[in-house]
Amino acid sequence: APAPGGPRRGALVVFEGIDRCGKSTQCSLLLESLQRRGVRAELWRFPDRTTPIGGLINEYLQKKAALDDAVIHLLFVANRNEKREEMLRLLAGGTTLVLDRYSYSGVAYTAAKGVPHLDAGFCRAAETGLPAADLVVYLDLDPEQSAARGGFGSERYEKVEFQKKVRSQYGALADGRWLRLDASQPAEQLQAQVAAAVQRAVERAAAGEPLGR
Ligand code: T5A
Ligand code: NA
Repeated sequence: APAPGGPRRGALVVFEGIDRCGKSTQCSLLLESLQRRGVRAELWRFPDRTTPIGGLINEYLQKKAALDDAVIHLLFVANRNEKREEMLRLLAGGTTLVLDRYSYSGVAYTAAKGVPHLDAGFCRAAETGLPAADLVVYLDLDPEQSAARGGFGSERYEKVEFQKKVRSQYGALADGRWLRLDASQPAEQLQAQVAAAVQRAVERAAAGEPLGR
């Protein structure tokens, strides 16, 4: 339980899904609605391409650099860990964090490659120690539909066949606590469902439910 008179912790809300499923759109709408309601909140995205490690990841995603599959995987993990302390500090201080991708992207995209020594079990273990999401919002979309959306096709993983494998990895990872939404719905309709679930997560966090790892 929070110390009497101390800050009520913020919630860690994570958005996941295949490329172009609408995560950034939902994250922005959510941040606006949280701030309108007076909930202190920040929106972050992973990979964080602004750090030196994030710069390497960016070059890989833009196909300007080739990297071994284990190396790029561990760079994504390192990119989350370099933000770990700041995440914990903000959450403990009462800020709700909205993350556009997080650990489950790390697992789903690498496991989708089918490299035997980089299976889902290995990928999950590599996330050990990072704060766990209070709520995972999974925007589920058929890759044929995401491919038809603007901008798809320029970065490394943006191929329909690969995205189908990523979607099936997400399907295997999702547990009953994820909020799984049909991402083909209009953005405003999705946001109404997101906002209701996030409100409950923010209340649970403020009531002292411990942050998982
Ligand atoms: N990755 C990431 C790993 O391999 N390992 C890791 O550990 C991590 C963290 C990062 C890449 O790196 C991989 C995964 C990715 O391949 P990214 O920068 O997160 O890439 O790229 P995307 O997921 O592709 O992000 P995008 O910004 O491109 O897509 P979003 O955020 O899902 O979608 P959004 O909101 O920008 O919308 C895309 C388009 O669809 C429209 C929008 O207007 C836009 O044109 N749209 C809708 N259209 C119809 N109905 C709706 N409901 C819509 N919502 C949005
Ligand atoms: Na992309």
